[in-house]
Amino acid sequence: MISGSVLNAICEDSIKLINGEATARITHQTLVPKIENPISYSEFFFNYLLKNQPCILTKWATKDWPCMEDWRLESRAGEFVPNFDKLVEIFGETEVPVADCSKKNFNSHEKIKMKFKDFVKYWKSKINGDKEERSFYLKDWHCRREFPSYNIYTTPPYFTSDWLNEMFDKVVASFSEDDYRFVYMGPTGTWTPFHADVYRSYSWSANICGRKKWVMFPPGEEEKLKDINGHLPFDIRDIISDDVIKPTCIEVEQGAGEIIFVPSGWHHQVYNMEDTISINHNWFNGCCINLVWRFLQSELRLVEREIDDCRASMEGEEWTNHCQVLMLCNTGINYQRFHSLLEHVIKTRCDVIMRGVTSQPMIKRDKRKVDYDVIKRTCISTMTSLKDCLLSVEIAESQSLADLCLVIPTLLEMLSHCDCAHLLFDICDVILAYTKQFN
Ligand SMILES: O=C(O)CCC(=O)C(=O)O
Ligand SMILES: [Fe+2]
Repeated sequence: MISGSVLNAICEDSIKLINGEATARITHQTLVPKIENPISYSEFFFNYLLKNQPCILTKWATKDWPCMEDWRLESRAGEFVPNFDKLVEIFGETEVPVADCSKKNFNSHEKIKMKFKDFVKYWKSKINGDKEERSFYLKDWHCRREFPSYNIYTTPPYFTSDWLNEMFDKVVASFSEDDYRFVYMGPTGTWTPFHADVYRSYSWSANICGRKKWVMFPPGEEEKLKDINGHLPFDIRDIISDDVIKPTCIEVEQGAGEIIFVPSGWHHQVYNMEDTISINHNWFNGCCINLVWRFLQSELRLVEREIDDCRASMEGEEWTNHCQVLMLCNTGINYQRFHSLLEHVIKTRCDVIMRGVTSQPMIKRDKRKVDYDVIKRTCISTMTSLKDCLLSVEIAESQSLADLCLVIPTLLEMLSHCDCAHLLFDICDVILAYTKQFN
């Protein structure tokens, strides 16, 4: 359920204060839909994932997470604050990645490593008003990977169809050294520079305690913020220009217990308005795979342009391979890895469909409260986007993928005529990554 007429309520304000500083020439739309009660997976799928629109799930979405008990305390004023003693007891000796928000290093903040207990010592001194030039922000910490037996939180069902982390969990060696599940902890005033998320993935970010301000730009609007050299700003607060073209952005505050959904390709800048702890995942699936693929193509074009002067001295295949190696260094992924990701996704899903066709017992329709038509549309939409992605010329290089590609129309055809409950469930259980929805 979406509160009020929030979707349409847009407030324009061309000069807005962000942390007390003027950001000119940006049009702010201040409201993002707030989802105040659980909605069905299909509602989320069609209204937010497929439409690539942001939203906020309110406190109900995190109320059962163990970290809500462990990591925060309620102050006398009824606000939630970090439970430093407990956190140090659990993580004190762990080395954590920390950014210094007062120092710029190329396109991000300078990063160091320190013991968790030292970070907390710094944080407490900051709260006590010690004058500090440094502005430490613990971020991009793979806490869950480092503490796998600690039950910290449960990924909400809307975000569990996650091809990116599935690759890490199941095929790690050939794909990625790390997962994309993080913890952030930062004092008031820490912030994250202007960016879009890795590979144009989605992100979701949950505040355990504290408050964040998000300034988000729909895809394409960031173009209007580029300087004459085509570079994006590091900090949008620096942009005071008289340009006629004003980008539109959405500004939203996220409170304790709330989860924000950041769509694919939306550039954003984020501020901690209070002492804040958050958990976030980057992920993608069939709803945005085309945007990921388009991004990878543009990354390759960049590499090709960078080393264009070497082109004449290389054989065709040598050139192609060289570009792919460089792309892997620059972007952290190349076509080969993307192929193996798609191959894994398609193979596992196809296996399920094939198994479903031949498997026997029918699950009784009413036993699990699921909307069959929605499931079917979900499967078809996922398969279709995969097919479109695979049918693009460059990716069809791989024979095994080309073969899979040929199978997809048949699968789609089968699905569109399919009325077998067990088959739909099987497919969905995989495509929706065994969401709690079906329990
Ligand atoms: O919380 C932050 O500081 C940044 C988080 C972010 O950029 C994201 O979740 O995509
Ligand atoms: Fe981000």
